[in-house]
Amino acid sequence: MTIKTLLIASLAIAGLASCGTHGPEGTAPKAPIQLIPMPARLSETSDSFLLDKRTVLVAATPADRKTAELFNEWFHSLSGFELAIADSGTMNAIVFRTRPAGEKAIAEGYQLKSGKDVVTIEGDDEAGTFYGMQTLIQLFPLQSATAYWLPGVSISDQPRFAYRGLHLDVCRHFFPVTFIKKYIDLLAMHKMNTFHWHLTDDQGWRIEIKRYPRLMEIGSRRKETLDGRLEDNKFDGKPYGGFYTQEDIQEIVAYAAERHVTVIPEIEMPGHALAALASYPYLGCTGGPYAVATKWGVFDDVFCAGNDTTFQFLQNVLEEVLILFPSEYIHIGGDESPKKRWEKCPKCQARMRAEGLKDEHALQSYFIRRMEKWLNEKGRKIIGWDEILEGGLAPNATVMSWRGIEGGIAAAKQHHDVIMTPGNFVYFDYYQSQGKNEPLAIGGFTPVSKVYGYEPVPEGLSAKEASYIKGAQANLWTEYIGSPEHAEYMVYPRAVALAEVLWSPGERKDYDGFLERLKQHFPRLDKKNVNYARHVFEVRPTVEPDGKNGVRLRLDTKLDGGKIVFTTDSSAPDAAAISYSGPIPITKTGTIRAIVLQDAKPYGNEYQQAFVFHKALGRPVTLPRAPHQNYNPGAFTLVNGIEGVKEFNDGQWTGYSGGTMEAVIDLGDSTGITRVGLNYLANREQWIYPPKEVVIAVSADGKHYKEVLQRKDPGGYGIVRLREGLKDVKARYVKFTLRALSRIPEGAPGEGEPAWLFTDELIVE
Ligand code: TNX
Repeated sequence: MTIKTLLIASLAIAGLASCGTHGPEGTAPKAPIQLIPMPARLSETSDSFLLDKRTVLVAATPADRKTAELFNEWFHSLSGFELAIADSGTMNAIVFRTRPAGEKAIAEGYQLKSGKDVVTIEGDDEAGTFYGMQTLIQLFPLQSATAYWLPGVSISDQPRFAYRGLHLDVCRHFFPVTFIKKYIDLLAMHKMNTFHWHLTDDQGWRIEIKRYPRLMEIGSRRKETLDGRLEDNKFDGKPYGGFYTQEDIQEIVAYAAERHVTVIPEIEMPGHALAALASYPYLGCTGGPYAVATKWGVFDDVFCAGNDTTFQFLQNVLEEVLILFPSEYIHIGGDESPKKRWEKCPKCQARMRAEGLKDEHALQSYFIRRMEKWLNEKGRKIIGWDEILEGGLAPNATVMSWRGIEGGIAAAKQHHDVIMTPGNFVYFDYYQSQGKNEPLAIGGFTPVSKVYGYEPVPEGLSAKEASYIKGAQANLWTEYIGSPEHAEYMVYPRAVALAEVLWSPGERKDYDGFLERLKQHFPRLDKKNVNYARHVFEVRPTVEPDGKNGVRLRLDTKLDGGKIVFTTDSSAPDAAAISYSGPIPITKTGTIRAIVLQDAKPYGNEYQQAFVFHKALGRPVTLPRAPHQNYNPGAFTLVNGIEGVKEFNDGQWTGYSGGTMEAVIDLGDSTGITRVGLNYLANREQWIYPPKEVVIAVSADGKHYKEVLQRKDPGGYGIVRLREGLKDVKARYVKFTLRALSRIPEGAPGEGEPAWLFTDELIVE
């Protein structure tokens, strides 16, 4: 008998044996169907399946049995009891069955059917069966019971993208093995399949390499760590370190494999290498001394590309890495590698001459190609950050596009595989809320809605080119993230949104529907003790013109049964504060604070917003020249009473790159004006400069203007509030003209480029 006929025969016998033992059993809990990620095809049937203590898990192969065991583990944590696992059975059974290889299959696809007698999960491959099991888990209500009703469903599902990744930087901060496992478990729960493990960087070498013990003795430790923002330059004075032993790594890789997660290790080269250089100074161009970095950034000292010992070292390191990681892909970094040392290094210059390399970019390309060739010979492929495009792409490399989407487009056009990881959409070290209580983050603003709205396939690619976009990945760089709790807060629920982007068909995307399902999903994360962020159900503010002569603040929450309370006198809102019942008119300068209450208890973070009251609030503004597309939040933000933050990531700043900004406000009627002004931002490092000239003029008819303020080079740093008192002025129109600095001065960052001009509010009092 073949294995297949044997299987069919045993299924039939077991079916007869258990016939008739399955019947309804009082009331058992049943959950609404709220699946994340949304399956490709789902239909409900009128059947239900009653799971009780006699229900059997059926799995005939070792892989399916593993999946059944993982299900059982989860089920035990829910109900307190386990189900029997058998080779066969068709009544009162949950069958896990991977179709034999060779049958027509869609990678990672599965079908799940639940009926009166049996639940069947049929995977197109082993991963598919595992994903079917993950879907099954989501059909359960989250209560402990002795029996459960499962809804009748017919699901046919498969991922939209083959690569669905999440990254973790364990160099800037180290995370324990237990946390790494939890990270992987959560990934798999959301049908993600790749864990990109960033193991080496300037601030720490975190993987045990037996041949090079100084990597652990020296490279894995740093003297102290930056405390707070980079510009404050304060340090905590505490030695910091940690690394994973090879046993730890084997344990993690095996744990991931059981959950159909591939672990891709990243060994950074030629930059982000200070920890390695500190351990073995002969690997650098100058020979050191070097120290493991204690702050963040991009450092000039990188691996020497002229020295053959560097390549020998990296190959020896990778020899050990390849034994630990079966992944087809090895990430070799390649990002942010300054060329300064190479320009001055005799060995690097000699290498350039010998190899006929025209510049240091070509030398970087040589470096990566040489490592690629070696790895290809070992049967592996490389992935690198998009800088590996510079100076020519290595022949078989996959590109991770992080500095926007351009690198991804360029690589796809060259017919190279691409993983999209654009900063603005999937950097989970960015802020996710503009709330005042957020923990310090690197910058940016990437709320859940933005992640959910992300489309991985860039526009303008042909179908053939688009097929090189293998998927996307979110990155968690941990400069400002020192604990597992904080890491979870940054990743969840944004990773849930990304999981749906990568798994579900594009046309099934629906943000409101996603939020509805997320309500059921949060308790699932609670059960796994995940410290997820709750912003999506906190107070959602909208500041809008009131249609008459001012602005109003509308508040709402998506939290079921959530009640909003607020104060207007800067006091902390509590159950005794004013109940929100409709838009709040802004009638004075001050701060509004609000919070959602759930069962009279505060839910999530508070909302806090300062408003500047003035006469131009909510008035029509015309901007003859459109702002730069990246800083064009709409003319209303110039008169909404809200000042921007100095990080300029809050959508309050209107920006121009060079040239002149003109804005005309229509006050509606002839109005007495006692003061005019505006705010601008100055931040040389970010190429943002004060205007060269500010002119404010008033008019009764919008045609003939009279200047009331003219200021050349008003200067200043940070947020500058320019104001001018006026006497006996009455006007209907106020015109603001701001001329940007046309060229950034020599020696300053961005020298020779046009300066940015940023303003957040135009003020008429
Ligand atoms: C850039 S993304 C880096 C990292 C930083 C990150 C902070 C990339 C390839 N390099 O070294 O941690 O920005 O967001």
